[in-house]
Amino acid sequence: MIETSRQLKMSLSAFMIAFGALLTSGLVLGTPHAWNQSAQSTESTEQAARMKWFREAKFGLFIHWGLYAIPAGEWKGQPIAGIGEWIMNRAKIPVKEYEQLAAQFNPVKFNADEWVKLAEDAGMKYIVITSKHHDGFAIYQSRASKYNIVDATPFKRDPLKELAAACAKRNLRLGFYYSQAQDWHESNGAGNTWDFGPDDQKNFDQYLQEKAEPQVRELLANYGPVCLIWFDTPRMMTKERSQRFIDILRTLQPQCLIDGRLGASGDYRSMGDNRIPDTVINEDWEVPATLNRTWGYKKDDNDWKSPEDLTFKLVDIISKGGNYLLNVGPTAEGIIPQPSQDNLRAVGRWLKVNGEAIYGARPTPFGEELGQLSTAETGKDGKPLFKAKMDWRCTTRPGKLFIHLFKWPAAQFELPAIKNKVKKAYLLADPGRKPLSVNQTDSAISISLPQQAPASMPLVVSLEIEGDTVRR
Ligand code: H79
Repeated sequence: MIETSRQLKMSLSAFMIAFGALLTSGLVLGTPHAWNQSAQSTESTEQAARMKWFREAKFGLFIHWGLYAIPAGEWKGQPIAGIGEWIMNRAKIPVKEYEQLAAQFNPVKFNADEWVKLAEDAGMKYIVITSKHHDGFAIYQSRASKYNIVDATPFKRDPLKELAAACAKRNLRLGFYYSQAQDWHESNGAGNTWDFGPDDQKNFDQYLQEKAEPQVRELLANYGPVCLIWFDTPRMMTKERSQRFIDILRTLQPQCLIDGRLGASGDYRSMGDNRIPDTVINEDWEVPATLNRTWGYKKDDNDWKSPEDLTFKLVDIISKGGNYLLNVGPTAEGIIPQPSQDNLRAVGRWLKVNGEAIYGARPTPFGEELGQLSTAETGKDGKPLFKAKMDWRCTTRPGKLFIHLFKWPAAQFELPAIKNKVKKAYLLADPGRKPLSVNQTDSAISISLPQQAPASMPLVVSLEIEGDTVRR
């Protein structure tokens, strides 16, 4: 008996992990398929205008903040495994207990301008904050539900109003994450099976019409220009249901972007959580990613990615054509954890010197530097494993090629051949822009470099070339 229940538990958790992996890999996240049709060459001028800022911005700050920051990964003295904002679900906390957290939520150290300043220091151009996550609690003033920060907490302030003002002041764009389908607080929302039973017996449209749709209207009506709405986990989101959200957005703020997880094609593709694709994707796309393992604050998660790793990921993503949306999980007091701040600011210092190779930059014209499929090893899905290379990456802009060096090539760097003539080469980190000598042949380009890296890595070699696009 004990054996059986243990086996059952084990296979259940294996299932949950597999299901989680499937969700986070973007496979069941309603990944839109219209991207190839809306390839940038054939898109409408309306779509091009809407996407313009996103294609320039490249780097954004994700903020996961809500009641889950109070338990911070621990419930009744027990650490709860998994991502912090899922604690209500993972510990199967009844609504009646979880909603009592609201009475304790008083983040008196919250300072909108400090958060926006951090994003600015990090070189980020947009901010996306959880207006309501799966737990159903709105961190802004909502008339559609009393379960919100102004009506249900001693704090009583509206952080989204304060962030909108701070973003306007510092010239960053502001967008809102909104969990349209899962709402564990509502009897007809998706996901809370422990209080309300199976999802297929709920009146889901009633939840959508009484809470989710009105709340999205509020977000678009009350906070000035919203750069995007970041929908997530489109459970039970049919095309008809998704279309109602599209109509709300296009009516209230036609310039506002829709991410890739609504349940119908959005304006760009959302990759799975923390999933950076192996190769270039010639569409608009974004990777949401964490600095440690959790999104919402968890006091025991200290598994911080290093600034070097973050910089590599940023360059890797831009060289493949995407945007990087990197997350912080502020505490229940309103403080962004110090390691998050330090690591983001380190990336920002690199961007101050090398931003020309990132903002508005286009993907690599090469591709061989990214890696290749293994001829011997297969992954869990039976397909050949992709073996990533990490020595260098390339980004471009009209008339320019940028080579980001992650491994210093003593004295000589060899770049695959291009037809454009290279006019000049220098390091972006060199204020004097001292020319590097270049030897260009039909088969390769060889750039002479100092024996030792003259500054900390990655160093970017800027090549000025003839012509706007790189020809190979
Ligand atoms: O907001 C962040 C996550 O909370 C959200 N997307 C990012 C941006 C997200 N919702 N669902 N998922 C991600 C996939 C869920 C995966 C898991 Fe689980 C949650 C793994 C462990 C907890 C599902 C539930 C699988 C096991 C339990």
